[in-house]
Amino acid sequence: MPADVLFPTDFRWGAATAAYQIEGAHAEGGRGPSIWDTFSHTPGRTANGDTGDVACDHYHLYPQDIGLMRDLGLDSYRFSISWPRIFPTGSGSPNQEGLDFYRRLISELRDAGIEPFVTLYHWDLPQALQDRGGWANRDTVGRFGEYAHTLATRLGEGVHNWITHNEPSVVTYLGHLLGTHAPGARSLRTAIQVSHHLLLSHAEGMDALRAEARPGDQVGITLVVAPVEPAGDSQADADAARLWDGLVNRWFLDPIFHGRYPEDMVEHYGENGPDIQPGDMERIATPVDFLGVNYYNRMVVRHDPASSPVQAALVQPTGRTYTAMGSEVYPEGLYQILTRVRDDYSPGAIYITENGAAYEDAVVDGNVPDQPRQQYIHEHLLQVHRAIEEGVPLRGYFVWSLLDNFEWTYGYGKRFGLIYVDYPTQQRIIKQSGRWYAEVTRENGVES
Ligand code: IFM
Repeated sequence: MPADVLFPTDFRWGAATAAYQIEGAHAEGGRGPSIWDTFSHTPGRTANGDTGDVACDHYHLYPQDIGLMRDLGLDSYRFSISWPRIFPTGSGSPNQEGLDFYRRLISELRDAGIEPFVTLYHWDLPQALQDRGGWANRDTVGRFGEYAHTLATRLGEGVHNWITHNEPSVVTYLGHLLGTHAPGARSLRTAIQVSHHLLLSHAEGMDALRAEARPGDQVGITLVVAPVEPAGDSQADADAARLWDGLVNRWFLDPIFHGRYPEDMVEHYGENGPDIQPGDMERIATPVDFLGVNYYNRMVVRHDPASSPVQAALVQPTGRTYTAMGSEVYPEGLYQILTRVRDDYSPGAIYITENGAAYEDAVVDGNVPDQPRQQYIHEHLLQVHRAIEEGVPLRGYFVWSLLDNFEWTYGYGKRFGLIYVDYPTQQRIIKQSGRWYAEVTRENGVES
């Protein structure tokens, strides 16, 4: 059936990846180690001891991967730059080989008619900066500014869409409170200070990028957001849901759009709150050109006095469908969070910079029949369209992910790609969902 739910003619269709998850070539081209090299090489940190050493070998296979993007009909591709490829020791002179890799990638994307959306920080801090305190050290904000300035001057000619950070909440909580992501810290005080420095570096990065911007260039930030609901009717569950919402959504949205941290959370954190210097909040609230929204699932929470830091725990509602990551499939949550972000924060433009699902894929007679993923994306696109119809300024949609890749602590066991990767041979197979997405991009719409 032809598509009957059509998107605006200038709507962008893309897919997303991140450097450490796909590039491999961890010790090539002058790249220095990142905190994820250190973390993944530490026994017990990732499933099977998997690392990003080789990943999808995209560093070498990128021309082939651009060909696959063309097969999918993508007009946009979101990827991240590996900071330690550009600054192997965190500071000093940039590494020309690293810059050359991205210049080639960007130029070949443009030749293929694919617009690059470039993320500066998708979690791979140079280890050398971690050795000096990492994001807990305010000095890292300045290093990020230098990095952004280098990218703007050396790569800016071919890049018109920049994203400073990907999901600073994950860096904050998984990286510095729970310790399940690099660098593996476990301190609320540190985590909250890190969140402030991440936001400040976003402002610093925007300034650096804008200083070199060409007319029409856009700079934004990507947050992972979710509607949060109480599991039951009790006041305790309602309070837990409000604090959880403060933790994952408002702690990042409020400073960027309103120039302040949410009062209830500041009160809740008490002496664990961030050290803020005069002028910080004004800088963090420098207007963005767009907000990147990553959406995977809603969050249902109950009061749990034993859970830190907000006495709330996630529950999995019964009778629902779940992905291989244990995420509830809840497409209407995307509509809910988009309309809420529009109402509460009024961003001028929004891109869905990630949305997708992991399933247990298998190759059957040379094909990968991943109907659940196709359905997941289809249902979410219908909600995106619903939001557009109601005036949410949505400009594009990026599937997570282009390729199966290194899913952080889950290693290679979780597959999110539109394209299957057979890791031992590095063979790529476009999945059923990828072939279907090619129809979506061609028709600029989906069936109702
Ligand atoms: O793989 C990650 C990505 O790096 C950030 N957003 C969520 C994805 C799926 O878990």
